[in-house]
Amino acid sequence: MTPFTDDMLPKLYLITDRKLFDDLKSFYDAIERALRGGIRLLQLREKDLSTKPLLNMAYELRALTGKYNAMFLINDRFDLALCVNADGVHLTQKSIPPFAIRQVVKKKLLIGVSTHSLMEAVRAQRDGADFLTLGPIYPTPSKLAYGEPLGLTPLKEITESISLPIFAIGGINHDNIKEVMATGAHGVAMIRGIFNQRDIEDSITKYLILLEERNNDKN
Ligand code: 3NM
Repeated sequence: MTPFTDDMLPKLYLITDRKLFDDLKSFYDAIERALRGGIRLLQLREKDLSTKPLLNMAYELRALTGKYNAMFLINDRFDLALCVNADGVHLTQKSIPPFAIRQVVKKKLLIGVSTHSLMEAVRAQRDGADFLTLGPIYPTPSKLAYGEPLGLTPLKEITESISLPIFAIGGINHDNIKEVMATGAHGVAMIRGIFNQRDIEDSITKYLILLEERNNDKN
């Protein structure tokens, strides 16, 4: 396997939430539209599903992401990630820590970790994560579960003191993506900023243009 480098990691990271849709067909349709629009990094995150339905969904999404040459990660469950030949696992603060998973999967899976403070980010880096998410940056409907929004200043400080790629998460949309990327974050992760858009493909085109402009500003 080719060693993982930061530039192999896309900058726009889409996370699933099937509850935003009336039925599974609309959910899969929305994901396919996102892939058509240019999403190349997708996380299956359906925390309330039990193992077998989750495995079935993981097979579906592995097939779909494969069709578009997109990376596919599964929240928390490295066992399922191995079963469906996913590209990685995305861990929470309650998950089995990265060093323990690494012993089993070696370099076969990318390991992302959700963090919410400098302390958690430092620990995830020390424990062998490949990349982090940090949030919530702005208020989000899921806010209660993640605590008060951090805002941009901690994002900038943590990005500067951690060498791993960091995706900002929580309430990110077209209006704030530029100020978020100006902190030096590697990229942005989102649910509603993509799935709640009327035209998902078009919204992704716009995000990718804004991310590209940011890249050009830096060079
Ligand atoms: N993790 P939206 S915030 C899944 O702070 C998740 O770790 C967060 O949804 C964290 O893009 C969040 O719709 C929800 O705000 C992101």
